[in-house]
Amino acid sequence: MSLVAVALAGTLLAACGGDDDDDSSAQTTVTTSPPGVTVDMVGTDGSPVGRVTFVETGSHLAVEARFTNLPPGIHGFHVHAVGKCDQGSPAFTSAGGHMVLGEQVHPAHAGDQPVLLVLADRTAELRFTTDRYKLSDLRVPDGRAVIVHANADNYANVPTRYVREPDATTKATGDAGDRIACGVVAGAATGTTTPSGGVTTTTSPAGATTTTARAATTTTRQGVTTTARAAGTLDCQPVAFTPNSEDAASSIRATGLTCAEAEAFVRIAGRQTSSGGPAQLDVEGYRCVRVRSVQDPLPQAFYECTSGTRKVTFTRS
Ligand SMILES: [Cu+2]
Repeated sequence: MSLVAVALAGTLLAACGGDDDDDSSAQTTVTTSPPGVTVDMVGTDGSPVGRVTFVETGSHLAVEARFTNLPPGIHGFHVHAVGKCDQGSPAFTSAGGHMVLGEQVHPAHAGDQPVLLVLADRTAELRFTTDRYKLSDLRVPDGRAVIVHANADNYANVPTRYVREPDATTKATGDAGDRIACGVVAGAATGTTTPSGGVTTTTSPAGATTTTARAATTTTRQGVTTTARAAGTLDCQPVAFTPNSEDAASSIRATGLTCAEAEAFVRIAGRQTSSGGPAQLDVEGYRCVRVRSVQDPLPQAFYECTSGTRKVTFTRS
C-alpha cells in the first residue's frame, strides 16, 4: 500500500584516464533513480497477490506487473480513479471507475491497459509501456488504484452482427466483471501541509502533481466558527458514484468548496443521472441544471449546480 520510490538504478560508468599510474582516476560511478512508484496488490481476502511498478522511461511509463495466486486465464487490468481498496461485497468498488483524464470512453480511458494472462500455475507477468498517463496522473491527492478483474476485458469490441451496438456498460467497463485484486497508488506523499481554514497546499517531488486550493480564513468569535473562502476555481479529479460503480463524473470544477466536498456532492447528484441525464437534479440546497448533453459516442451530460457562491460543474460520462 505504500508509495516507494523505485530504485531501479541507472548506472553510468565514466571511464577516465589512460594507462597511467594514477589509481584514483580508474572510474567514477554515478547512480540515478528514475522516478517511479511501486504498488502492492492484494486479493479480495486481503492477502498479497503481487506487485506493480510504474517507472518513467523517457516520455513514457514502463509498467511491470508480477502476480501469484490468481485464477488462470485472461483478466482485465486497469488503473482506477480512486486510491481505495476497501474489502466488501462486491470488493474494491471503492476504487471507482476507470481512471479518466479528460473525456474518454472505454477502451480509450487513460486507465485502460493490456489484459493480464495468468498461467496455469496461477502466476502472471506483464510488461508494457504506456503514454496514456504520467506519474503525475497517478500521484494525485486521492491516489489511484490498480485493479485486476475476474473476467477478460473485451475493450468494448462487440461485433455489430451480434447486437446493434455495445451498451453503456460494455463501453464503460469492457465487461471485465468483479474485481479480484487491488493495489493503492498512494496520493502525493511529501510536503503536504494543511493549515487551519481548509487551505491545502501539496508540493510533490519531480513527476508528481502540485495542487493548491484557494485561500480560506477561519475566525472564531463567541463560540461561532466562520470559514470564509476566497473565490477560486478548482479542477477536481473524476469521481465514481453508485449505484453503478463504473459510472464516473469525468471531471469536476468547483468554486466555493473543496474538491473533497465537490466529490461528495457528485456522489449524491450523480446517482440521479443516467445516460444523457435528466434536465434537473434534486440536491438539497442546490439548484442543478443540465447545461449540455452530447452523444460522443456515449451519452454525456454536463451539469451546473449552484448554492450561493458555491458552484459545482461536472460531466456525467
Ligand atoms: Cu477495471
